[in-house]
Amino acid sequence: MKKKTAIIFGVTGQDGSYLAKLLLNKKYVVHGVIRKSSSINTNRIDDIYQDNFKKKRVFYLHYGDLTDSSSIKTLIHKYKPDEIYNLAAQSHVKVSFDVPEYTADVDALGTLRILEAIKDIKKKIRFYQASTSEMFGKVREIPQNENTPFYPRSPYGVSKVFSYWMTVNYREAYNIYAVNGILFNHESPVRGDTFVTKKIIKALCKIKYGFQKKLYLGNLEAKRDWGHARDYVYAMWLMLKQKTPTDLVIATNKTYSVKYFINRVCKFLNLKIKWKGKGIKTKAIFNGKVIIECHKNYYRPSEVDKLLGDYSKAKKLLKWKPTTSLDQLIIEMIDYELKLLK
Ligand code: NAP
Ligand code: G4F
Repeated sequence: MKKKTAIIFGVTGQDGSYLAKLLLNKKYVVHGVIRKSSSINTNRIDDIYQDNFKKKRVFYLHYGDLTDSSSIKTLIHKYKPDEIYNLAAQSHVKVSFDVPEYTADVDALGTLRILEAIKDIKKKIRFYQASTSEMFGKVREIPQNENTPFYPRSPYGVSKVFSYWMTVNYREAYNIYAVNGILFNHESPVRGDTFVTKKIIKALCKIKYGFQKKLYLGNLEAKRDWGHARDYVYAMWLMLKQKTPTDLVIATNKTYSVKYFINRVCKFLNLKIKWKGKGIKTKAIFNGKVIIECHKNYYRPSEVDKLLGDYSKAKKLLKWKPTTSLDQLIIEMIDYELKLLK
């Protein structure tokens, strides 16, 4: 039987790396798209890299960029994949306030460029768009489900709303099997270093063993619905296996504050901290020294205060549910960090 072929945009990212491994295990031929960078950006996929001389090669990397429609079109038309996963993005919400135009180019127009390339090809390609709970922003209801109206709060969120609707529009206008996975925050040991979970765990592991003195953070009161990337890429794959293309929320149905997250990390690291102060004046003290402080640089011009997903529809249609608790996720991330430190 002919192997299925997939293209992953964003293969070097957290989700791209988990998804590539999942698809290779499922016997796909995987084409990953990477962008040119001045330093090596493939560390998350080095373990599955296959060079040009490998016989029966099933994992290929190609240069491409979501800001460059010619590379997108060339790759899609050359490899005519069964499935395309668009995981590529400028994915940092705070950074999107600093580079709004670039964020919109990649996260909004980038999706349109892929959809246009799919539209112009005869082969029936199934398309997954990495939509996000950030689209709910200033939430209109709690919890958020597929019918909750969007109210994005950042250039990132606004760009993702554009991509969401483009995906819906191309599905309806051109009969393309195109779906939005509305994924709530998901983390893992290979989460980018500047996202809050990884930043906290990395710093507290270093503080515990004397390699760092202090951690500066922003809003500790924000609440997020945090799951594990491994569970979430499995949901992406399932979403392209349905009879009817349907947009789905993928979440854990639980929400915790950044402060609660810190408390759990400290518990597992046996760091007995004491909290003092409120808001931007909040500090965490350990052995008489301030180890966590808030700094205005890490606050956002407009914040998303509370995200809580409701994944009932995905549970019903995909038979999907998260398999990793927040504590299990934290323990896995700490173990990874401590191994690196050693
Ligand atoms: P990530 O770790 O930041 O990975 C983003 C990927 O996109 C990287 O491979 C990056 O390449 C690539 N990329 C960035 N700009 C690009 C461009 N101009 N052209 C081509 N590729 C580009 O993000 P993630 O956490 O894996 O998330 C995957 C997707 O899901 C993103 O679209 C994100 O917005 C969305 N999402 C994430 C979450 C979450 O909690 N993780 C939740 C909902 C939705 P480099 O490695 O070269 O930077
Ligand atoms: O870890 P974060 O940067 O994730 P955020 O903004 O929720 O976005 C992530 O999840 C989205 C899904 O909802 C994705 F679409 C997006 O691509 C990304 O993966 O921040 C989480 C919370 C925020 O409320 C932030 O204000 O943590 C708060 N926070 C407090 N101090 C901080 C910090 N965030 C970061 N990155 N750094 C801090 O020092």
